[in-house]
Amino acid sequence: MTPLKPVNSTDDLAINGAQPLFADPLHVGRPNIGDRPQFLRRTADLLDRRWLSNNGPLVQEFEYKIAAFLGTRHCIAMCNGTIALEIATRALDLKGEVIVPSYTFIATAHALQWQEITPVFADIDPCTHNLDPEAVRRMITPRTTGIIGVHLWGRAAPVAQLKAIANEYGLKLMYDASHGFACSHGGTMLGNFGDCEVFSFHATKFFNTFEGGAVVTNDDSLAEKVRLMRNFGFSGYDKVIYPGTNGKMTEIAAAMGLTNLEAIGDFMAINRRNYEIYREGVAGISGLSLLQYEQSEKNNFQYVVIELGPEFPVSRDDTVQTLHAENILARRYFWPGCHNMQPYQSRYPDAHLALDNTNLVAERVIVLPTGSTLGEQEILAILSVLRALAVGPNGKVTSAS
Ligand code: T4K
Repeated sequence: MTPLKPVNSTDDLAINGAQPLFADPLHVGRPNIGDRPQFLRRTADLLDRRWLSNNGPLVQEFEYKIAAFLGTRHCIAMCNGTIALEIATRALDLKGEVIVPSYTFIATAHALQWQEITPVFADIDPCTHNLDPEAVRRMITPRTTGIIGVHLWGRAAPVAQLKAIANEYGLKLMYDASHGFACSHGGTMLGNFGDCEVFSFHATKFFNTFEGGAVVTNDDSLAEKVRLMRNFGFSGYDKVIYPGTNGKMTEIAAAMGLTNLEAIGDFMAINRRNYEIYREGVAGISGLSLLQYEQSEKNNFQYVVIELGPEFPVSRDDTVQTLHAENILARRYFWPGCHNMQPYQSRYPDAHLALDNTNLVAERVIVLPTGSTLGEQEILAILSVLRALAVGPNGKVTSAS
């Protein structure tokens, strides 16, 4: 690899006319891809079989292996996480109002709105970025039927407190575990909490099936309902016993999933190595903090999330712009919060009044690239840009190369 330019001060930055650090963009969410010959072998097999979808052998194997990996009784594979969320909320018979965080990807809210269920946004804990149980309590009305917690960044939502609230008010409880594949809480894999949990296996996720998702649950009758709904409600060749949709995962997606599942230890080790380099680097930069993971739990370390404190001399958006100029495509996930997107902003213009922490966190977070396409040299270079911004125009910072 060609040596990267040293960034010794802000004079060396692309926003000030220097060459960008990287010739090609570094993305947040570059897909992790397992053993290519294995994937191609599975692809050749499925083509030979001419069985491409509709609960084929690879999907069945995939479901069996995912359930075994998570320790859940059931895994129902889906075409994507959004449809999986929609089917899960239907199977749980959610209606009226459902409490969700606003600080999440828009699909968590849209999956409800799409079914004319009102997402009611509750505030988050500014330290964990997950739902604040007391804020959830404040949003409960006679129309509330459920809660969807999100395990943001792969760190568990407050599952014990949310369970207590759901029990107290007779609410359904499910989780959007899109970020949480291969993560645990209290030694139990995410996927085992609430009435059911939903994963996204989108290309940008830690574990991907190109596009894909799953509903996982330990409830046999719920699993049966979800399976029917995934396949138009068919219970036999000519027999439909339920309203359903098409949420099926394809065989090629399952082939990718099975291949990536075999490489999951490698993906995790790479992400962890990257995270540790970031951790050491960020520790020396005043005004920045890095989201911490509980070391006693399993983590996928997929999200390198930094927060800019008020003492950082450059605004969050100018920092992102500076990184982009270097071809480091950092993201402002999940700015500006679902409540500031449509149709929610128009329908619930006062929602922000109850979302102080959401607004605060959404304004100071940056997600940095990681994954199997990044090495130490690239990460040190990214850190050198952040350090240059922290030090200011005349300061000297450590060279990246
Ligand atoms: N709930 C939560 C909490 C979620 O985070 C998501 C998905 C869902 C539910 C819904 O699950 P799905 O229905 O998607 O299965 C991306 C993803 O499209 C979305 O799946 C994901 N969350 C979200 C956090 O990120 P964008 O708009 O940021 O995607 P985009 O196109 O900007 O891609 C991100 C970066 O990844 C880009 O810099 C390019 C790079 N990339 C992307 C793809 C698709 C690649 O390098 N290769 C690729 O194949 O939404």
